Amino acid sequence: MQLYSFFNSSTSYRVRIALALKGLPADYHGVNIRNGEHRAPGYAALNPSRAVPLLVDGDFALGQSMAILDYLDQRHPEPRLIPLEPRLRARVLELAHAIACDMHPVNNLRILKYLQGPLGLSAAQKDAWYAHWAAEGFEALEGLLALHGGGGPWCFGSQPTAADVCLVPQVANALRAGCALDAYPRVMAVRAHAQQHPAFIAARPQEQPDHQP
Ligand SMILES: N[C@@H](CCC(=O)N[C@@H](CS)C(=O)NCC(=O)O)C(=O)O
Repeated sequence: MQLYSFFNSSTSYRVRIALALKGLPADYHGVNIRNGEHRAPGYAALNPSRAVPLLVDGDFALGQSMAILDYLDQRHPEPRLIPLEPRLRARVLELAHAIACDMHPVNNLRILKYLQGPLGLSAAQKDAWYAHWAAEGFEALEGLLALHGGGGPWCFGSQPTAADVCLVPQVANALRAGCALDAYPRVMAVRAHAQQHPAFIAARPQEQPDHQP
């Protein structure tokens, strides 16, 4: 398989964790989204969404990190990231989607660039936007873990799932943006646990071939 990824991209980070958890090798292709490489015609022809990640499996190219997680689960079921048991599956997807559908899109690079470019917001206003939506999102995650989390060490029990695969990169994004996350102890406990796991370590931005300080 081939993975098109950017070291600091949290959606790429999700797929890197998934591949590592499943022990699946993939050739790494760095796509520098800071320099706009994801919008170049060659890459856009592969991925019309003009975003990372993109997974290529033989003649099958797939964007959208959540679709990739599901594809990997279907092709390589163990360890399963999206459980089969209906209620656990729903819980995992509830939290994963709170991140993938509610949190990530509003603070994505192209949104922040549009705020500062065409809409003319200052850097401070853009940062306030980021912090506001991050706080809303993490409050929801903390509440979900308090209601349904079951005490750890992962979001939903003793095995990592798609919920953890989404949570850890979203925390990394928020910390990089300077957000204070002390108010979310359950979120941070899951993240602390994940930081000891080899698959989560291997997937970190600083371990990637395109990493820049
Ligand atoms: N929903 C998509 C989002 C993909 C996405 O937007 N990725 C970001 C990096 S985390 C990106 O490529 N951003 C480029 C941009 O905003 O222009 C997914 O989960 O794969």
